[in-house]
Amino acid sequence: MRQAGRSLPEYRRVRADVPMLEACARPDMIVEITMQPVRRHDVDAAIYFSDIVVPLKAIGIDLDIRTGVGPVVAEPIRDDSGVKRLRDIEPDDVGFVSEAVGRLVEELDGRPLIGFAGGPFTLASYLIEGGPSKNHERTKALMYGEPETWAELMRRLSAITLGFLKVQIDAGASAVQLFDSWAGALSAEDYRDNVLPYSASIFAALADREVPRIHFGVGTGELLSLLSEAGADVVGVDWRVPLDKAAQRVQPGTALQGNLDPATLFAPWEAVEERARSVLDRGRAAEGHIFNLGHGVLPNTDPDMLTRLTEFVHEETRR
Ligand code: 1CP
Repeated sequence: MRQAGRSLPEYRRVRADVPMLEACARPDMIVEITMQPVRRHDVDAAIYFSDIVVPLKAIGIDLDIRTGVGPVVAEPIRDDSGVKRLRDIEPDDVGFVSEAVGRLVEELDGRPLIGFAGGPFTLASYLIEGGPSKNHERTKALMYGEPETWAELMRRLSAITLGFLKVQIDAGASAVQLFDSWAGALSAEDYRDNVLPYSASIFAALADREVPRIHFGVGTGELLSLLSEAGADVVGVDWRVPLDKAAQRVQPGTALQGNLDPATLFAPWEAVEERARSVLDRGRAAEGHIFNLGHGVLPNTDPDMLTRLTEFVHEETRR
């Protein structure tokens, strides 16, 4: 349900006069927007409404989320002095998160709430590039050219991410997802040497919390075994690799999440059904499968398609 809200008229209504980052800091808005897809589609879990840049904003990084663009950072981080601007997050920095999670857990009445944070490479990319990037060239330039600065950046981002996930777990989130969405831009070797150790440290630090840990990236076909090595209980897969193949690439005992192509939802229902059935069939090869899209809901998706898809998956899995 990543960015599911964008496709819903009721989301656009409540967001009409409220900028994205303000909505992410107001418990009343967070609760309402988180509940909208649950009410409308009857999905099995809710994903906490926020964005991966919210903890960065909370520690004082000057950034905004622009409509139609995404996160934009006022002063991109490109050297040691920039990295030093990243301080640890304290629960008091994000009191609105604890409050909203607590209220949601009550309202969800047993339905799980998935908390989340951005993965270290993805956060680094927004901070270094200053906004969305196709090639991540400045990010790679820093990674290759200034390895010590890169390592310190990764250490600080991992600490922030871990702190932010702990706040959500302490407030009652029943699972957490690490979105390292753009990790697929890296070669396996670069990922293993420059990112994996930091994601692994985050998952290891959460191992005793008894909440399932999900690890997601886009275009990660070649990285699935490394993503899984980082230690999550569940690995998210986009639509490029069928789940039966993905199951062979992850560590034994790892469940999969995914992986219907979000663009499928623009095709006639018969085509959606056929592909959703194939995802369910292939998912049986995995040691546990959470049905989901392979990436976020596209903004122009017909919400009725999502409702119908959810109904279909419920019927099939009950059968
Ligand atoms: O369904 C939900 O609303 C869940 C909440 C959620 C999540 C899990 C939002 C709200 N953002 C995210 C995570 C997020 N944000 C990721 C990781 C997941 C993914 O890969 O999609 C990433 C990469 C971002 C960064 C981001 N924020 C983008 C992508 C820009 C790019 O680089 O291409 C965008 C467009 C946003 C804005 C945003 N975040 C969320 C919403 C609902 C929106 C749209 C804001 C609006 O209404 O204008």
